[in-house]
Amino acid sequence: MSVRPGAKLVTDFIAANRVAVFSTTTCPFCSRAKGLLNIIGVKFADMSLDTVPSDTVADVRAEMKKLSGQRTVPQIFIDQKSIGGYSELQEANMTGALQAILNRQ
Ligand SMILES: N[C@@H](CCC(=O)N[C@@H](CS)C(=O)NCC(=O)O)C(=O)O
Repeated sequence: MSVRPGAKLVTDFIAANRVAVFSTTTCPFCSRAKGLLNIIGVKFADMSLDTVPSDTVADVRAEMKKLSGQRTVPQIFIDQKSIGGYSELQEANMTGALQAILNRQ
């Protein structure tokens, strides 16, 4: 079976970027997540789903759901592992789990 283009877009993006964020431009939780990453000085790559071709975006969303179990945005991946969305990012930042993950090498 051939790899679906949307699935490859997701897996290539999270493989190429240690901290990878999937977002949409109008999503308040996405702005909060990216704002938090900026405030704490974490560099990240952002893929806005608004820039994904319309015939591919359903595939992208399906792949994100497969990898994270979530269908909402934002979705944050670190080292190709799902961290969750904004709530989970904020929680991980408060507990120190985020820093522990980022300090890992
Ligand atoms: N608990 C999630 C909430 C994210 C959320 O509700 N995102 C909205 C956009 S801002 C969404 O994806 N809504 C579409 C849906 O629920 O299917 C988080 O903290 O990231």
